[in-house]
Amino acid sequence: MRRLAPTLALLAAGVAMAASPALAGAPAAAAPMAMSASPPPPAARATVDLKDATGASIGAATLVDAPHGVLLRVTVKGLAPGWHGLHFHEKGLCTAPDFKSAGGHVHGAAGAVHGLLNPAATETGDLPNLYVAADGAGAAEFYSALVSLKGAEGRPALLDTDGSALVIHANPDDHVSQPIGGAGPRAACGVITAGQG
Ligand SMILES: [Cu+2]
Repeated sequence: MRRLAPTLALLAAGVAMAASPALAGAPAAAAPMAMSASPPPPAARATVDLKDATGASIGAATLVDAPHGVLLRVTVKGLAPGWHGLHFHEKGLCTAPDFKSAGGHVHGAAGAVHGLLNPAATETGDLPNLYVAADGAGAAEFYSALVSLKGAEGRPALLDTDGSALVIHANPDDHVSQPIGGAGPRAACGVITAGQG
């Protein structure tokens, strides 16, 4: 399919030029027509209902499988203002109040080493921090090229047999120190669930 697409685009451009000399200078306009003949399959998606230690819903997240990573959108309300560590944890189980049931961070190799700024890191569940404003609300999009929803390109799958969870920590992640960048207790947790929600 990848090898055919340029050929189809060229063919479409050739047809356009033959049919109307006025279009000869704009072959690029014909390319989308060729692509629309075989749209890519819909991207895998997942949703997250984020709950705090009392079990109350404090936000949500959506995940979309991108060609070379996962796009994550998070919205929260009622969290403490400031930066919060955010990670993909290795089990799809969020048992309040401490959420230890979610296990450690997703990692692709034995012996998890933490930190987006750590050259020795092996964790693929690491993410940038989430900022929560003075009113307790936060919203952000993140992109991780370290994981997938279903195992694309050999990246660890969030939707594996024991699932995964999105965890928001009480404190910021320094992205270097072990084992979790000093991010402290788990303030919120949500199971990553396949589908549109
Ligand atoms: Cu974590």
